[in-house]
Amino acid sequence: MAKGDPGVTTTRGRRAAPRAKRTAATAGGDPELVQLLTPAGERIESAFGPDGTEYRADFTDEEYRGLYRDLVLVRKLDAEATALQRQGELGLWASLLGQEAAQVGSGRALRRQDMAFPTYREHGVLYCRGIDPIMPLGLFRGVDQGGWDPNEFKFNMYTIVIGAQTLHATGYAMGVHMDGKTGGDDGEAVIAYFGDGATSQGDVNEAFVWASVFNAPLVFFCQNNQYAISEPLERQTRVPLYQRARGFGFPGVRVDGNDVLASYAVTRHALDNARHGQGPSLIEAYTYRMGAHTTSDDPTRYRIASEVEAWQAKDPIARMKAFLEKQKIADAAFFAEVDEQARAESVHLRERVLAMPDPEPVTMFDHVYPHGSPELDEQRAQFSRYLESFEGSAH
Ligand SMILES: Cc1ncc(C[n+]2csc(CCOP(=O)(O)OP(=O)(O)O)c2C)c(N)n1
Ligand SMILES: [Mg+2]
Repeated sequence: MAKGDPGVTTTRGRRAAPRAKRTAATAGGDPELVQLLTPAGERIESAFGPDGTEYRADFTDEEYRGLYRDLVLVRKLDAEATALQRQGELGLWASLLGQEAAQVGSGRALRRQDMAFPTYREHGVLYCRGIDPIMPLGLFRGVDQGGWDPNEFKFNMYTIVIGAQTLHATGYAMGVHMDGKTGGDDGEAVIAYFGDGATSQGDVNEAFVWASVFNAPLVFFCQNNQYAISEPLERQTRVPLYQRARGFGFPGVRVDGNDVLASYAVTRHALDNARHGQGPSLIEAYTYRMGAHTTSDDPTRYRIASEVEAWQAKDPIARMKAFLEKQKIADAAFFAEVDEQARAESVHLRERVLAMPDPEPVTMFDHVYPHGSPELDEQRAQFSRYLESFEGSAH
């Protein structure tokens, strides 16, 4: 997306240049789901959250096209990673298929100084943070432990332990607050990503308590993709997830996670509140995992095809494309050019993955602790002796 901050207006936010002529003049009436772009690609001028906050998002034409480009690129790169796994080039892959809008919308809402704590599925947010998309593939190929510097990109390492990163994010955000880095437009905010299943973890509930009572500048961003592997949402909760926030003492809002504009607007508002010292909030991005949990999973064992088809009709990219076409913001040449860029980038990604060197086995002991440990040194020595025992043998 283009540089700069697209205009987002909320009741407490700043006002952007209106583009009312391009919008359907209907305010979103459903406080259960903030939506600014319908599945048919109709633009909704504003929508209200459960606390009465009014959300709007106005972008330049270039910014709208930029968001579309992001969505297409992250989907294509994700599809390439899935194909690489199927061909034996990756050990595993956790696809983001269907969740592109939640990730690009929230990822683009982050300001440069904001810090993100991902799970293992946030390839779209990683892309928005400017990290080379090959990085997570090295991890899933088993040739490195995740190659980016979290401080340089303000994007922490992937975390596979469900919910653990919400505690890391809470501690980090408490530190930001204690260091006096909140309170102005240049303040730092933190975002923690997690799934619907993670809301049942103790870690996440503890994070909610700590963030709340210490007023941490933290946005809890829950991608409710309806499943925790094979467990459907009704096995996690009896109330809409965003309503849980109230019991912990901070606001919660549910956004249409397949709507990139609403995902952007709601996240930007929550981050700005956090950076101004107004504490944590919970965003439930209501979306759907279109693919398998990971490449090791077969979702046909536990969900029916008609459910998947119903969500295909709410596809995040199709609705953005319909909007751009209807409003004549983009033409056929633009869509063809984006497709070509996506194709070329995925070919490039594939070539680089296949060329990744296998690491020396003992390097798996590197970077476990910043300064090593005697136990680890002993394990490395043992493992080296074991490897040496094969030298000169046929195997
Ligand atoms: C502490 C812990 N328990 C169990 C697992 C196994 N596990 C991996 S993914 C997953 C489901 C997570 O579901 P959700 O939070 O909805 O995230 P999603 O995968 O849908 O994005 C589980 C139980 C784990 N990685 N960590
Ligand atoms: Mg889930």
